Amino acid sequence: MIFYRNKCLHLTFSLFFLLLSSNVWAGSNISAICMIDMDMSTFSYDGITLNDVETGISAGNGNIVRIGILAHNVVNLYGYEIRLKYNSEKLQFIRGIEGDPSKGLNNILKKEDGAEISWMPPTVIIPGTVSISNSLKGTPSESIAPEGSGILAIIEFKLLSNRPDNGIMISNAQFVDVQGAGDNQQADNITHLFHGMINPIGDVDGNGMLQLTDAINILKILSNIYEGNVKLASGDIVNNDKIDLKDAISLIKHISMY
Ligand SMILES: [Ca+2]
Ligand SMILES: [Ca+2]
Ligand SMILES: [Ca+2]
Repeated sequence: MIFYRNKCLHLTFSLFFLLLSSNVWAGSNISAICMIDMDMSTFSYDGITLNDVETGISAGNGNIVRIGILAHNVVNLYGYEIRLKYNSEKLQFIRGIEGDPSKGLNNILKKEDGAEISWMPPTVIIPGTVSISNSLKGTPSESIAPEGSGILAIIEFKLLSNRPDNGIMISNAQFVDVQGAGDNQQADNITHLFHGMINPIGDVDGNGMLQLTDAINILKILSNIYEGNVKLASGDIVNNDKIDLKDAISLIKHISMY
């Protein structure tokens, strides 16, 4: 009798979980990654390694920053929708493009021969939120849907301030594979996300703050004893295309004022 009741309970639970799981979509892109590359001068997006993806860059008021929105580990990708969040008092959205073929930066959905896309130019939907959306044209087909890594979009922002804490976040990323495409579209909600940060010029160590250690690091660079990787833009405060003593002095003056 107990066995029978347990069996009934087991059946009820099984049915319950079956119903529950039928409402939860898990497509082939559940373990894909969506990330922001803050420095598009370093790339080889066909086989993305973490060395190609910088999560921070140094820039100052008035500069234009061009960032890459990238996908990694995708399977039979048919389309995607992404939302970026940023502080509209510190950044102004300029434009978004699907890729930049003149620089060898092609959209991931154009990886296979003959692939055509339905690219929607990214727009600001509310202040501080940009929406990106793209998909393959026509009937979903595995032969044309790409695998691996590539560019989802290239976005340009203009800096409106020199203030720190200037981040760009992927607030939502949904990838649709060939199976999930169609009238009842089913998307994978991407949870592996790399966000981006714009650091103030002078932030040599890239910790988001201008501190005396950054000035000391400039002096170390000049003495060839700095051990980290330094990009010119992060230390060239007095803008003359080199890191020199003027930059260290300017930074010390700036720090002593605040
Ligand atoms: Ca890069
Ligand atoms: Ca710093
Ligand atoms: Ca300089």
